Amino acid sequence: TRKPIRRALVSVFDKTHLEELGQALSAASVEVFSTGSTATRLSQSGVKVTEVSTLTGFPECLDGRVKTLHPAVHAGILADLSKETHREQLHQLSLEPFDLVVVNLYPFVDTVASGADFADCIEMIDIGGPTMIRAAAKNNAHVAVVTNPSQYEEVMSALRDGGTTTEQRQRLALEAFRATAAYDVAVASWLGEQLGKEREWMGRTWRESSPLRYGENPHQAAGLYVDESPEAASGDSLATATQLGGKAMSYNNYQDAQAAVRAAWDQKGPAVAIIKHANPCGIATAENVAQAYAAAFACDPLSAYGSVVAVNRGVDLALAEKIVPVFTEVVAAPSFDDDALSLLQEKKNLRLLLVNQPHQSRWEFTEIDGGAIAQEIDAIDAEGEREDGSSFGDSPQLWTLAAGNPADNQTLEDLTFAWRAVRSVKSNAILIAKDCATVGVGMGQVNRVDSARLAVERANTLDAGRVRTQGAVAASDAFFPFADGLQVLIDAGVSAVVAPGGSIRDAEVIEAAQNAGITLYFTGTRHFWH
Ligand code: 93A
Repeated sequence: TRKPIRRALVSVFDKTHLEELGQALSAASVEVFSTGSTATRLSQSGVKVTEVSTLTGFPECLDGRVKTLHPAVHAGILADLSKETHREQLHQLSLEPFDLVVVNLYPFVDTVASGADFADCIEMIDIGGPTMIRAAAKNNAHVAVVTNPSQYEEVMSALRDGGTTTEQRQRLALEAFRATAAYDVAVASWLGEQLGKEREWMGRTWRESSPLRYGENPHQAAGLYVDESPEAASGDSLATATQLGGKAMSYNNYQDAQAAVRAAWDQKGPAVAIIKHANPCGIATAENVAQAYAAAFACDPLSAYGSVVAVNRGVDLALAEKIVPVFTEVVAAPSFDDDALSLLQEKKNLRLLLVNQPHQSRWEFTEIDGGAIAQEIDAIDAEGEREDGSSFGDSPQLWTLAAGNPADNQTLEDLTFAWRAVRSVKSNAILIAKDCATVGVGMGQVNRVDSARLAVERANTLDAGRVRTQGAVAASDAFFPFADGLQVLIDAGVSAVVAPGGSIRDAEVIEAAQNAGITLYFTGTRHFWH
């Protein structure tokens, strides 16, 4: 069914094709109300039009800043005509509803681009226009809203067809909200730039917080930006972290700290992550953070030199004493005990950051040539549903036992640790763990067999000939496409493995596990990280 157009409100800055629209409205006997120069232009082309000021009984004032901001206008746009009470109130107020609102806004962006001064740009911030557009878009059940001359054709054909359809009004409302949203972003972006170094990008507001000495390499300029959008992190986020000591953070320090904080907070118990080049030298959980650090450090003492450490609990003296002898770039933690802080601050170059649990902003962006790709941020505790309605996910209760016996409690705890930790290893990732600590990490290889080999080799050579992989567990960030990667782990003596599953050769992978008598769990979820 179509909603007839009987009364229209027209207030446009851009008067392109206004005459044609006005004449079409007239021809269809639509009653037209308009603001100042829109009314003048319509009258000149022979369209019968009533000034909004006649409707409101109130003159346009303050140099036009207040023209349509009046209940007589907005009640006519916003009345929900399906409600008896709304119809009655309009009647009591001697008002009538609008069926069509045609508004386009002061050209704010063009004014800024023309190099106009601050006051002139401010004057070009349209207030009444967006208010009418948003009101009409909200009340799309009854009102059609048009914000661009390119949509006039559609209105004219609706006039010929006897009105607008619900679907049409909803689509116009969507276009209208998009238009006012973009308008506000343009205003905020301009004002932010005027006030300081603030940029609107991808619907978020970024404030340049401090320039960084250089980027990944000394010839690259760089800066730190803080996300100032309403949905952004508050409190001790990495970008806003209070620094309690040490040199200024570098670009690479931030990259590694980001990876470290994520790895530490992915674990539930007291955890420490030691990171270099955004990959773990070691991750561990234990009864306390000092023990967790010792276990994480033991994974790869060689690589821990010059690393970034993150802790998901406060740093106490016992932990500080373990960190001090090791050359460390950054320690990030939610708090530092006084005695621990004094000790760590003696190391003049050691950067100490107050960082809390990372806030999951919903989207992340990676620039590509000429644009950007965006995605929802990966999080641990991902879940999904199979076609048969059953669930799968990161939590061990949702895993499927694909081969072998169910793991005992200790093994399941190690597998859970390994699965949560492998998310912090760059793909292809294989992580071998024992007693809730990594013992071997294979990262960043272009095939999974090499990642498995690397994990085994690093586990066993880094500990002076001790076979640390015997009886350990392993996690793989994505499925084994063939049995060969798993076989490397089996040959190294691993007793249980957790992987997403889902390869077309799962049967071969399962068979290899069965033949070796190891336990194999499938999570159904994958955690690539590049
Ligand atoms: O200055 S405003 O923010 N105050 C208002 O009440 C108001 N009502 C409509 N700008 C307002 N408008 C805008 O005036 C419309 O968005 C449109 O761009 C323009 C049309 O004015 P005129 O018909 O006088 O050219």
